[in-house]
Amino acid sequence: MTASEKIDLLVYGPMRPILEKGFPDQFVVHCAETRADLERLTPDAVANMRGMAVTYHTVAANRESLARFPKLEIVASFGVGYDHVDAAYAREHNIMVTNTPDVLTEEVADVAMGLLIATLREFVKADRYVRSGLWQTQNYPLSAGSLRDRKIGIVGMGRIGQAIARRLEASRVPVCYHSRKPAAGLSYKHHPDLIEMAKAVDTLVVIVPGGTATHKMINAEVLKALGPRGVIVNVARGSVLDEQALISALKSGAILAAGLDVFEQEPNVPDELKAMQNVVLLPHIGSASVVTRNAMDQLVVDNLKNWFAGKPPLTPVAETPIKAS
Ligand code: NAP
Ligand code: 8YV
Repeated sequence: MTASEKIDLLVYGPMRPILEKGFPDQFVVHCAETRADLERLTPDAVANMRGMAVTYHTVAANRESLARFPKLEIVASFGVGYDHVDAAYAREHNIMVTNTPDVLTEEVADVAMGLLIATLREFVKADRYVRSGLWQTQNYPLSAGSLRDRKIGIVGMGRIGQAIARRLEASRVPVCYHSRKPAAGLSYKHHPDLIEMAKAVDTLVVIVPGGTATHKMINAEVLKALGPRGVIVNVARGSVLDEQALISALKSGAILAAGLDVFEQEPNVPDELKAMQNVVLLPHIGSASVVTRNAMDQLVVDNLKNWFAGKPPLTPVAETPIKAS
């Protein structure tokens, strides 16, 4: 195979072993870890780039980045959420976009469940209590929160929302949910109105996609509707929750506690949240185990390999579906 027959691929974002070693010789793999690195690609590489793997959600595959590559055919994004990829631009320009659904569903649901229990039963605070030696003097106080007396509303009842619901059901906790349309085949009560659901429950677990449609949908009104026993767990995107409204609600006692895996300006977390004892803060680790991240990387590679072998990609996003032949 001559150099001109080879397929130029860009890994945009952090490089990892499965991406580095996963492509056969027919591919030339270029790397740009940051936006600034895009500027350092040679004009030849830019002109010939046919595929892009976007390997982290903080790398924006926006209009400006995609428009650089006139021969771009496919963007294979790492992660199920792809609010960092301009899928509308891709569709307009006949560029396929893929993501990595399903392979992370159970892992993220595990983290949501763990974060919920850690928040209600104060695991992080209790851990600090043991380490400080305070247990030597008195027992840890009873937690105000418990899974036992909770009614949980899941915001977003897709793949991960349903995996969270199954875990809650096994724990004998009543579940209902909010989404725009009822999900097929489920017996949990569907609330088309988020405020109504927030009034009917005391806990929200948020697992909708990011983007304009969900921007700050969890706002001061929703938090107020949840009430003073209210607990919020966000494993969706930081953009979905109004962080300032949350801080005010936690400070004033308008809600009880929060467990957060995602933030508005990652990796920056407001000092006010860091100072609070009634919040549990995780550094966006929903899918972050070796086994699950490897499966996600492999799906990125397989989507690109399929595409360039002339086969349909495995997991196209809704905006760029496989066209019927
Ligand atoms: P999914 O299967 O597409 O489910 C999305 C759910 O959200 C559906 O029930 C959908 O129902 C609902 N939804 C979408 N837009 C909505 C809106 N505007 N208002 C109300 N409900 C809306 O996606 P998934 O695989 O479960 O993943 C969900 C999201 O979780 C991802 O997009 C990502 O942002 C986040 N995530 C986070 C982590 C992490 O590490 N923390 C890991 C994985 C995923 P309707 O369309 O009927 O509204
Ligand atoms: C990843 C995620 O941490 O899949 C998603 O939507 O948020 C996580 O699994 C993230 O995509 C890393 O870029």
